[in-house]
Amino acid sequence: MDAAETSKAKIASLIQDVEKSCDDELQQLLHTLPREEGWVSGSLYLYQGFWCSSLALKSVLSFQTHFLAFDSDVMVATFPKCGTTWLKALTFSTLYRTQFARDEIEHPSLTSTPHQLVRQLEYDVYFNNPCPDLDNICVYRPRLFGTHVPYASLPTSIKDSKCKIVYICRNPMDMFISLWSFTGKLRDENQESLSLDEAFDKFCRGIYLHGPFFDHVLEYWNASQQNPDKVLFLKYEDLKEHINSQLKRLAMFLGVPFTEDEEKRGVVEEIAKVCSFDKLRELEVNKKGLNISGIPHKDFFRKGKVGDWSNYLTPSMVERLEKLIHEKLDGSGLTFKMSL
Ligand code: PAP
Repeated sequence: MDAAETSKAKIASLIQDVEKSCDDELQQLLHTLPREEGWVSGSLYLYQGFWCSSLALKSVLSFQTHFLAFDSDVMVATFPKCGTTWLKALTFSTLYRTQFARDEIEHPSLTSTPHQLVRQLEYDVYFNNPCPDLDNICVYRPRLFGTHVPYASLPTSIKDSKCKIVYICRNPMDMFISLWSFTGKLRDENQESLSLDEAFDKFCRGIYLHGPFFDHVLEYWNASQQNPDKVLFLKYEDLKEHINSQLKRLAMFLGVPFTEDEEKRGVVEEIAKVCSFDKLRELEVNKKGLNISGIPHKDFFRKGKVGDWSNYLTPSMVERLEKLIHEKLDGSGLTFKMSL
């Protein structure tokens, strides 16, 4: 078996194991939830208004029940395929920049993937353990974690504490193509590939992991408008266009603004460079191996472009999605750039 086959087999068997071995409480809950066929294998369940696999639901429940936020914590919250990997690398490098010399050969961002540096609460930290030792899981201070859970479903201690949330989203056309390409690689050999038409229809109906996209994005958008000191709302396209000014915004929000001296020494540009798509994709650690869910690290780096959707979506798909974007976002003040 090659690496891709191993990862697909691992994902399929993990899903089967969870579906068979769920405890009674989870089984009962699954029976009460609306269910749809997932994009990879297994089913998706509508839990608290978002679609979740049984695999994810088990750890989402543990995360919701047991996670206790500190005021100093930082959460990297994202909708999948909107720039999670990039924002994890940027936040880690900005927040802890004084703890490591950039040219250190053993600098953590050279030896660990962004997802290992900033561990995902629901897919990683709570994956096999309902009560993990968080202090050991995140050894840096302040603690930094990642999540795809919608704002409304976050543990109350995250919302009620002073813990900060950095959120990134992306135009839904590129997000959809990124998700479709990604899940295409994870489907089992025995499954037919998920056609663009079929995936697009599910996408427009909000049926995909953590969907609907618009609800997720709007919840964090509204939270950022109501409480800008708590939630920083970033857009993938803005980072692509103006990385230095966006990095300064990030640092300011995190309470670690770049000093004049750092700016003179080019620290902002240096962080932008080491976290860039080309640099990260070329690191050995990001080229090899699988993550805890059996997904190859390299699959988190595809094209990293704005506007790639135009190579895939038909005019009628674009029309349907544009209508949906208007329906969902008009009046919210939130807009997206579809190309640069
Ligand atoms: P996740 O939510 O499942 O962790 P996420 O990192 O958000 O995934 O999505 C991967 C996308 O970010 C890919 O986009 P694409 O499919 O359109 O190419 C990936 O290429 C892109 N990406 C990863 N790292 C970077 C980076 N450093 N800069 C810009 N884009 C990046």
